[in-house]
Amino acid sequence: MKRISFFLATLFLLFNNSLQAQSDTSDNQQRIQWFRDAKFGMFIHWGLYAEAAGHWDGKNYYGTGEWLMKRAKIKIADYEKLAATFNPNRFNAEEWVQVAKDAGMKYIVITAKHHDGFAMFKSRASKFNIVDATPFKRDPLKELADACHKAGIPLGFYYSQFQDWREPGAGGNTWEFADSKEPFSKYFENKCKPQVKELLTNYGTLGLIWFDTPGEMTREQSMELLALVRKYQPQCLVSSRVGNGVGDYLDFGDGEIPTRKVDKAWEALFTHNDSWGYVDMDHNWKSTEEVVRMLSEINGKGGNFLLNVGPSNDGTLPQGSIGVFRNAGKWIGKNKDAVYATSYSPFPDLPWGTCTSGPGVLYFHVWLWPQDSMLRIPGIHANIKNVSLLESGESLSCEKQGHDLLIHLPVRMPDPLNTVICLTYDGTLMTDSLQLLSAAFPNRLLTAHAERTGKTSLKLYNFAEEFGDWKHAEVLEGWSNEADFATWTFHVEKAGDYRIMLDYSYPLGIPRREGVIEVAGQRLQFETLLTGTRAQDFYKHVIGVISFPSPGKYNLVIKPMGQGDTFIKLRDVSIKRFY
Ligand code: JFZ
Repeated sequence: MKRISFFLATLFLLFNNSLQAQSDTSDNQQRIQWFRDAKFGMFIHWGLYAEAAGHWDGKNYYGTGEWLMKRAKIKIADYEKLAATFNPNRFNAEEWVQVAKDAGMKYIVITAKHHDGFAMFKSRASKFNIVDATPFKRDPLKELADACHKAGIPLGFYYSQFQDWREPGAGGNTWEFADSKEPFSKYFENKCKPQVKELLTNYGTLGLIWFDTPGEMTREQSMELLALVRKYQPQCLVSSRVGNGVGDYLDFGDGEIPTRKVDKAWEALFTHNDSWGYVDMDHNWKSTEEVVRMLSEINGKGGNFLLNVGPSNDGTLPQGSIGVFRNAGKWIGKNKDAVYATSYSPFPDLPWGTCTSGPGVLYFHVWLWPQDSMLRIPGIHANIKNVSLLESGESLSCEKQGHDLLIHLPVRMPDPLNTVICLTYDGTLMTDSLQLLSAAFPNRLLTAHAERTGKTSLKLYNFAEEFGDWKHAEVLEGWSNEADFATWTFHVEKAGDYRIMLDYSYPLGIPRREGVIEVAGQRLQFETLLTGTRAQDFYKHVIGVISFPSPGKYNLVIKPMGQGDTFIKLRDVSIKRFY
């Protein structure tokens, strides 16, 4: 257990990925435009770890596959032996690019060198590369670059700039190089920078370099890498994981979608199953429905969705990914206008789905179809020209109800994956900032949207279930007595009874506390239930039922009662109509 937490602690050190806002100069804006418009990209984690596929020395390693060398503490001399048999001769760059195109993905990012130090390209700076060290002898990045150029798809290279488990001066290898006195600069000058230069000069025009896990890199070193990219390819973008707030756009944590509006261009990254690199035991694919909805959720927050696939050691993409990617592409093909070159939603969280926007147009992405066939658009003020189903073009009638707009839908949901409704308008659009508390659908009050009073604070926790399959929880914490509380303000659509559920962590061993929810002049008291002690241990506690006497604006307050050192780590508040 101790070993594991030490391991996780070192992981967090390596992911020192602080994001500083940078103002976009016009140079940056022009450079970044293709990226802003792309909205959907393919991430590919491919390396020697695909040859091991999650197995080493008779043991199976669940969790993320590209970390196998570190997880199994494999000696460099043993890991190298994977290269002797690595022969992915079914690799066909054009087929991969075709899958990306079919999926509607507008850029591709592939691992050129991951933390294991193995170059998936011909390198003069290190013999440990796919051309010189394997029977395959081909340079797949060259073939992929050619196929991407032919197809007009921007290509990016992932390069692990700080961690390199083969190099004593670099970061990460604690099992063979714990006592190494070698300076980082040796690796940085002799391998990292020369290889980045090779990538920038031997593969034609690149869309971006995706640096990762900056670890202990100094700001000067991050700036040096940026300068190198600017020197050889002034148009090439750099990911924020180059470190120290440097970079052209923001990458969030793996599997993380931000809860607030982000002003810079940004990307959310997820892998299609639970591992980035190929693991033959991992069949936990996200469905087409999940992929399509994640795409629109991310687009509705103004970001790009970079979705990863891990090709196997024969050079092919897993069938589980190909099928879902192509099906997602079919949905995108029918709903292109609502995806590419769109901007974020002007509404607070919507109970039935999300929204993307363009000049004079809103796209409502409906995931939950209302039983009464009336879609409520909360707080919208605009000179509406037309409302229609995007795919068929069929016009829909609508009516104003107070500040809301009610759109009359067909009885049956035309596309169960995500049906898009298109609204065009003239002039300026204004929207209310209050969240709508829907009577038809379950509602979530996000911790990030609460007003915090006293010592109440908001914190993002990251945790992995297996290894490297990062999950995130943004929680309210730090509160200990009645002066510390959280308040949500929302607009109730219909009078009636509603049930409230809290999702929180309150680890065994802490004395139990009482808390109270105050809303609409009513109080719901509760005693904290106990959860496990791991970061991911949460409990969904159904607290009780309250009633809203009339539609309108309400506050909901949650606070601890009495005195104590600590209170719940609150992840989520759900409110659902109660019949
Ligand atoms: C990194 C890599 O270590 C991993 O192997 C994979 O390539 C992934 C895409 O990126 O893992 C990270 C990096 C940053 C965070 C989490 C995992 N983070 O900031 O939360």
